[in-house]
Amino acid sequence: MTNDTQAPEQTDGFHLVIDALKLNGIDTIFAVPGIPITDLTRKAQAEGIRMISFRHEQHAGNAAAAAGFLTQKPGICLTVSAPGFLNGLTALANATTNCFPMILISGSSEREIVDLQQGDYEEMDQLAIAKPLCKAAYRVLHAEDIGVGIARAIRSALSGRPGGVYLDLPAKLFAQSMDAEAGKRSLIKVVDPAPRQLPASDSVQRALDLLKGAKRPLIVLGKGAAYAQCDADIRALIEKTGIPYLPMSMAKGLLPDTHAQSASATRSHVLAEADVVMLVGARLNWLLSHGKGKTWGTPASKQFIQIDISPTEMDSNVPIAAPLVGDIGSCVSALLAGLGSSWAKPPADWTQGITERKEKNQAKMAATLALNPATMNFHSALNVIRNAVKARPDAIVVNEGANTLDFARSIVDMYEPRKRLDVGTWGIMGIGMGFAVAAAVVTGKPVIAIEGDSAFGFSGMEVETICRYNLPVCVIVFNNNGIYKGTDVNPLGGDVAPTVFVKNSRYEMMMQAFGGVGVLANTPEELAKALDEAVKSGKPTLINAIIDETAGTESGRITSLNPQSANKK
Ligand code: ADP
Ligand code: TZD
Ligand code: MG
Repeated sequence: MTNDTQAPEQTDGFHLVIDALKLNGIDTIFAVPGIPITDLTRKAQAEGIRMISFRHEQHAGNAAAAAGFLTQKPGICLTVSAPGFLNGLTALANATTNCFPMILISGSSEREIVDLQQGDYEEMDQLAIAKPLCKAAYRVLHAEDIGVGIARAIRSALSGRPGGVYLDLPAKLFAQSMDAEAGKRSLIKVVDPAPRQLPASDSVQRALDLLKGAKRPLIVLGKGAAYAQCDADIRALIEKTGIPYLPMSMAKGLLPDTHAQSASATRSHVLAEADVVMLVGARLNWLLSHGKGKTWGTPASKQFIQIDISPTEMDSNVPIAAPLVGDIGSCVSALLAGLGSSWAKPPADWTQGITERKEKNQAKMAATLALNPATMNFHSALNVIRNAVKARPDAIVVNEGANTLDFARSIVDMYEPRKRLDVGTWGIMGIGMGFAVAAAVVTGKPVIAIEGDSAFGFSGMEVETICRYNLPVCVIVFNNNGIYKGTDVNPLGGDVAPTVFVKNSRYEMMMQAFGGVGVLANTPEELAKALDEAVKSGKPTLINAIIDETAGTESGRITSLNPQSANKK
């Protein structure tokens, strides 16, 4: 029954936040509940948003970042004020550094009290702290501005170079009520949140001219190319030009690593010898030795073409002869259109030389992988995973550690785009379980997390989360009793050395504690059997793979970055 005197229907801050997210296609939130967002998590779940509740905000944040990378929708992490916010902040900063779109939404305390520093519950000026660590930061004070706040956050995360955005929602906002109709009208569905950015035609021509004149061209694919989701065009560009390519870690699988034009197995040769290098969504940062030095051969021996959406990335380390600013999809299709029908493949002495070196190195690696040492080492264990991924190319590999990371990156071939998630631009430990949860949740595919025993420790408690949501995640802990190795000794006796853990730890029991499957694997056969069962069953599994504690090297492959004392003693 209705009548004219009935009060108009009301909505409130809680519902407006949920409605604004849903309106923009957000279907999942990664969170840790508590004041003032507990009811937001409950209500969001009740409204059909998938709520994935974590044990620590950093992992919820990492999950949001990985979800953003995989889906091109901003991953949402929801936390409480001050400490919860700070716990999520590392993930927000890491997402920004890696150009992954995510939004950290944190509840916050009363502005009046925070600003006068009167000691509120979980008092902190969160907006000011977040600002320098992300792409954009916003605060919403009034319910009628929630729509705008969320629209701005989504657009900031996705447009141009993707990144992390902070959205501050003070406790008082949630309870504010307003007319439901007016509330609905205040929401914004973001249209075209990541507009295409077409490259200028003269810059396309400049790049093509340079590429055409190259004697020893090389294409480097970075994770920006993986993020861009224009896989078929990237493959066409590589195959039509015949140019050898190198995938950066998270670009592996954009073309299958077994592709004839992949130069991964002879990386140092091609980087040193190429004369024209085209970077596609890859920065010339430390991971590419800043484009100079010994890695890049004779000084000034190469010219760079760089495709990137961020104009200021150009010349950040070395001169870029042909900057191609735009979104990768538009840039690659413009290049394809400009190739014409008579594009000459690179000189045969360049490509054949690469193939020969590659085959030699691959034969050497095959021999090493075939060895079956009495104690499992990185190679014999990773050979098992290499075969498992070959059999299940749709599985997502998450990877962190030092030796465990470096060896896995080169040994485990990837066959499909966006199937490898790892420590990224910072080389950060702790992404493991957050990334694994997100990968399983947003794709439904099996996840294989290859984890150094130290790396695993940063997010290990989230195995409970994996069990709680019954996710198809198989964690393989490479247990070498420590960071890099398990063999360091304290010269003074007493405490163990700082890099060494409890020997023979039973990591598999952590998964058993929450109802998952835990397996101790001492041999490649045991590892293969357990991994096969895990992938087939989809049950949460942790395999404790015992690795020779002497097998690793200090800092894995980046030993040179580790400062050494000039004083030999
Ligand atoms: P990697 O670590 O794999 O070398 P980086 O993270 O260094 O990759 O580089 C990724 C680059 O990709 C960034 O400079 C970013 O601006 C760029 N990028 C991300 N998405 C796009 C896109 N859709 N179009 C163009 N460039 C992009
Ligand atoms: N803390 C954070 C957040 N990130 C880091 N990268 C480090 C510390 C330093 N660090 C590395 O760079 S690798 C690593 C640490 C602690 C762990 C290496 O040990 P592991 O791998 O057991 O994971 P391996 O296989 O034993 O080398
Ligand atoms: Mg280790």
